[in-house]
Amino acid sequence: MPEAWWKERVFYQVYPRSFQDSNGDGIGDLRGIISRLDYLKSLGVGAVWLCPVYDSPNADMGYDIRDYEKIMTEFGTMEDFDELLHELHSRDIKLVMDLVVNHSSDEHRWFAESRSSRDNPYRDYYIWRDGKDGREPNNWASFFTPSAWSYDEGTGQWYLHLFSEKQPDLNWENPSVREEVYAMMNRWFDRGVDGFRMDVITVIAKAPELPDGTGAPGSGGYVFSPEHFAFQPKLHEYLREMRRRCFNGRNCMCVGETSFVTTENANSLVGDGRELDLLFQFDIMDMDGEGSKWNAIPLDVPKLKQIIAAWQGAIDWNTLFLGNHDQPRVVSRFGDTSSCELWKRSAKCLATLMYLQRGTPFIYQGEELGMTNAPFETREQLRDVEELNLLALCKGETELERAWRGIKAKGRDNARTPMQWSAGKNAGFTTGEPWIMLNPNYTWINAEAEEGDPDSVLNYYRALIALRNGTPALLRGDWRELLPESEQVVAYARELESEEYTVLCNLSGEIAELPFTLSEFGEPVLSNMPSDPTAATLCPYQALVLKRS
Ligand code: ISL
Ligand code: CA
Repeated sequence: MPEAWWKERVFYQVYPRSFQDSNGDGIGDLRGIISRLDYLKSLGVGAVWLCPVYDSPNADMGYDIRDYEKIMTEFGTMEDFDELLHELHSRDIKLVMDLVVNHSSDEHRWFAESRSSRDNPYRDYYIWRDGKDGREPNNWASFFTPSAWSYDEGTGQWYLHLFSEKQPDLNWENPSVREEVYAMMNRWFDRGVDGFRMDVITVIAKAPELPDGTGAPGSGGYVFSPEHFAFQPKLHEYLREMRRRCFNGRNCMCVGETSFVTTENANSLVGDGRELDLLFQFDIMDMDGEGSKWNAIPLDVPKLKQIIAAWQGAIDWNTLFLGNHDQPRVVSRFGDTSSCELWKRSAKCLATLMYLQRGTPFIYQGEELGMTNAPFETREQLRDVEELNLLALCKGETELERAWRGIKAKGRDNARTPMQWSAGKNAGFTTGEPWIMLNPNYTWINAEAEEGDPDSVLNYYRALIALRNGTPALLRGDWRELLPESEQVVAYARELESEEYTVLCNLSGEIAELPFTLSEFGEPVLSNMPSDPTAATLCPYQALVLKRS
């Protein structure tokens, strides 16, 4: 039996707005992506996760969909989309679409109907309630705004939005909503797409009575209440129905953005019932926040190791990632950008420790160049609704300063500055005015410069991906932790039949002592710096993959 394709391929996440502009309007587009497919092929990726390209007013950069079956005008046309799909497939690269069905845009036709009157047939496509004593129906906080409810003057009721007020939640209890969603997904499958990344899929079912949350009140006294909207019993019913109606009988995959997943409940999604093929867990992404995403606590290597071991043990097949369009740049966050040498070495080290684990790698665009957080200084430079809402809520200088610290370290715009293709005008991203500022370091961090440098982060990613793609033990082998006690080194073995590989990564700025010499684990097959086989130490951020022969 061949393994499922989504286990054997490396995924690459494209954020279209910032990947490549083809017509000089400063906004990345589908034709831009088409022009860069040979680059993706040369990297060794086998699948693309394409962030939303549907028609959208962009209140949340495409995660607010106005029409699920139309391409955003700025990105191109359906013909461009078909060509992109064709060009990907002709290079043996699969296409996985990002789909947002927890909510739509408030400008979606369904919502326009829904809010038009209480007895409109679409009223029940969304979640409407009467207020309580002139206030919101319950105390829920939203991810992006203080309250999760907005009042509609026209019909005198409130609608639920777990994200911005321009992202009303769809009512999954309503069978017509589910039918519409499944039919739409099937039309995309019939067009030829190979799967979906399902946005915040674990919050589609809400506790029927929408009870008040009981946690600690946050801004405005509202309570963030995932106990009433994440992993509700109905979630599994809906996902099984979706599996039956859309995925069965197709060679397509589904990866869920499974906010609030834990090692305890994960198998309810990807275990034997197989509601999803893959899931994204956020334990690593949340580990430096401690309760608030805006905190930036320095990397705790033992904690990272615990998370990795827990997840490798919890489910058969993980997703392997260090960032995405909602996260800061990985090398700024977990690596060391204090010198050029350490920037490069730590970027390679992080990739090595993550992508050779058992699971499917997901690389976020620009990561393979070692792109870093951007030096945002003013509100005018920011584009992200989450960052702008955070600033809007600040009272006084101290709060503003704290918010800015958070935005610089953790803000989502860090990952959304344009791809750095060259040292030329606007990094080769656009001939016009880019929609968001470029990171000024594009003059030396860029694909063209790295292409010609055998020691570059880019060429290291190529070697790493080629190694994984060509090595059965790294694709399918068991994962076994090594050196669990080390507070600096992430180490593990991958084994399949008689093949054994050892991965050793010193994720600290100090030399790490090892209880063995490197040669005991065989010959190096990949490393980010020269190594002495007789040594029993690893340099700061040294990464080494050894093969036992
Ligand atoms: O980035 C976050 C806020 O800091 C996350 O909590 C994020 O909102 C959450 O993971 C859900 O993300 C997804 O849905 C959002 C969208 O803004 C994100 O871009 C998307 O990845 C709403 O659709
Ligand atoms: Ca464009």
